[in-house]
Amino acid sequence: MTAALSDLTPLGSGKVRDLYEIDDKHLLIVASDRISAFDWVLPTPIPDKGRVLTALSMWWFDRIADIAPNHVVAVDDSRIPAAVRGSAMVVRRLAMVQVECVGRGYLAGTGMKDYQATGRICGIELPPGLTDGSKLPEPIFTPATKSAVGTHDENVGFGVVEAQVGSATAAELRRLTLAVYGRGVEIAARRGIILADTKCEFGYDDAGTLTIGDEVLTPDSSRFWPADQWQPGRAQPSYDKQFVRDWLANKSDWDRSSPPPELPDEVAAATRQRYIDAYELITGLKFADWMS
Ligand code: Q0N
Repeated sequence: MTAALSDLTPLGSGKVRDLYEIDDKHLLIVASDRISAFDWVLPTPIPDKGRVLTALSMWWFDRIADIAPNHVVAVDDSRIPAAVRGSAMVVRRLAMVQVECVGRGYLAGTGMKDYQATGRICGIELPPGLTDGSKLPEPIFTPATKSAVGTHDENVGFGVVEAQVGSATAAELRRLTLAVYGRGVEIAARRGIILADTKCEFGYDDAGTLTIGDEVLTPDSSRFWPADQWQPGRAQPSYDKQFVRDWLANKSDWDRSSPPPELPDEVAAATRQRYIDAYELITGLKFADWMS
């Protein structure tokens, strides 16, 4: 008999995912239907978002299996409560490396901010004249260290990662992150999507092997931009969240400093469809077939 989610020990929640303990060697990661925008988790869930992101992450794990092993044990397993079937993964418990490993080929987000302030990202000198959304001369590894809940990760130089995990591991993290990013870029490009950046998390398994954890190459861990709308010099439209951002940005009675309002049903429904469209475009699969 399958356990209920309430039988599992919660190990913590991120903005949009929840983590539970199954046993001393296994965890359950549940991708929720929560969505964030402008640094807030919105009060309105996006139906099926957790299932779409789990399906997409699983698809990518297969496509990067030659780059590094990952923590996934199962998505269809008696240990997964029925309520979260399709949006949850049983994973091996890893000793996590406390570094957010980001690969980026375009200027956006904190990369853009750091470049504007210093001409560098994570100590990497970039040419002058780049603008929001610019393609970088080559993809770069821009690590960040995790910070307390509610604060942002801090971009750090490669030397900080070396000091934290050792030079050999730091070099491996960079190599693996850029390999994952490169594979993502190549596959997304064939579908008309620019993968601007992606964040990976790694950990060591019981055998001491560096292993990919968390989720990979999802819209929550990456920036997906429609290639045909790419136009450096402005914020790029987000493949998945643009309806949400546009609606919130036009809500003149919301000032971004207080909790955001509920989304109208049609905005939530349109956003749900964007996640499904992204899944189907990238994978060539029908979302209706996911675990059916
Ligand atoms: C772990 N985080 C941060 C899930 C993801 N395989 C693992 N073993 C041990 N710890 C972790 C993993 C993984 N993945 C990863 N925290 C613990 C990201 N979380 C945020 C909440 O949801």
